[in-house]
Amino acid sequence: MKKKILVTRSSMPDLEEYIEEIRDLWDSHWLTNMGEKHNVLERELKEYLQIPNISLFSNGHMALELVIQAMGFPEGGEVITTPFTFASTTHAIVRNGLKPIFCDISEDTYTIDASKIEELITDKTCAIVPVHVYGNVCDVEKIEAIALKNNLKVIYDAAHAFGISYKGRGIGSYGDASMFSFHATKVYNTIEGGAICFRDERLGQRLNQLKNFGIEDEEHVLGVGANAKMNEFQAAMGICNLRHIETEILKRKKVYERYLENLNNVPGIILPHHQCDVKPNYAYFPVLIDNKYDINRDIVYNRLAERGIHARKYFYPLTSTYECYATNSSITKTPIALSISKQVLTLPMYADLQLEDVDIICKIIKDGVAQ
Ligand code: T4K
Repeated sequence: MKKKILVTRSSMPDLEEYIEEIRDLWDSHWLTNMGEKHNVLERELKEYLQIPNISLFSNGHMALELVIQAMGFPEGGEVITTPFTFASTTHAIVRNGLKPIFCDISEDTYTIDASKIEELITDKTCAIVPVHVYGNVCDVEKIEAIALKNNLKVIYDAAHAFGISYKGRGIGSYGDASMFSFHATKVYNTIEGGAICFRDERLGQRLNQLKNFGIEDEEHVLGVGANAKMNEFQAAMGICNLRHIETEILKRKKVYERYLENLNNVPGIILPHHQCDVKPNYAYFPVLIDNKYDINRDIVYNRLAERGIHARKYFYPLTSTYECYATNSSITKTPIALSISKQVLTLPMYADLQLEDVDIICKIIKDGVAQ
């Protein structure tokens, strides 16, 4: 059978290590609802991520949706965000009764172009939801200054940014809140899972209620909550994976550097941009296939797929072009995002990807470009 290489592959601890971690659940019978492992993981993540406060969730999407709800924005409020992201970011805004206002992105980092935010602010704007897409850090300083000046909240979608620091500070400490995803496909996983890091402790109380049906205590329900708690099996996976995170990131670095060596100076291939002051996590390896050359992104995607290599077009199409948002947005206002979404290909990237496989992937790409 032809070897298949997928865009990513979950990092997992040794089976014995996980079994050891979950063994005591058979004594306690306490499987969810903020159990002991959940609390241990919260403490450990707070330290690792260098953040003041954290609340764990069943997945990243519910974390984002509920932190937006927790902010209590008025119905119909506007949220400035990026269309170059996974469906979750836009859905989390809209499912809160808010309107996404799509801002274009920067050509270098593919994150929201902070110089274009202010022109989109109206008297209905209540928040900015930028995304550290691929683990590229947004212009956090400029965004903070805009938010302060205009009295807006900033909630980062940091789904891709686990373990990243900027200017020596954990990335989750910027803005009013940040959401990390711990999905199986991420640098760090709890099978499914997510977290909100936040500045104001009062937000924590609200988040803890919202993820548990709005329950304050046995006789009081304070709000229209959901169920988005992280269970003990997820937390146990998180505890195990956190022990190995630095090794995993180092292995990813090697893969990342091998791609750079192979694809450097290949005409038509635009490589990820290096960011100063950032400790990266090597979450993704996105390249742009510049359509000035005879080859386009879809041809490269198909050539790789024919050889069992499944790259992905993250993030094509733009969320603003989804049918469900067709009447709610204007893609003509984000020409850079539109152009990048048509050129981008995220190549396989995970800690255990063999360097020889990276060479094979790059050869297919180079041969295609040379034709
Ligand atoms: N915001 C942003 C910017 C995001 O990217 C995401 C999620 C979210 C918010 C929401 O966070 P979560 O609620 O998911 O925590 C995947 C992931 O499901 C999704 O988490 C992720 N972003 C998105 C970028 O990628 P798909 O539909 O592409 O996944 P799928 O099932 O095609 O898997 C991709 C590859 O991953 C597979 O080919 C093989 C590998 N894989 C997958 C699974 C499910 C594994 O190795 N193990 C696995 O268990 O969305």
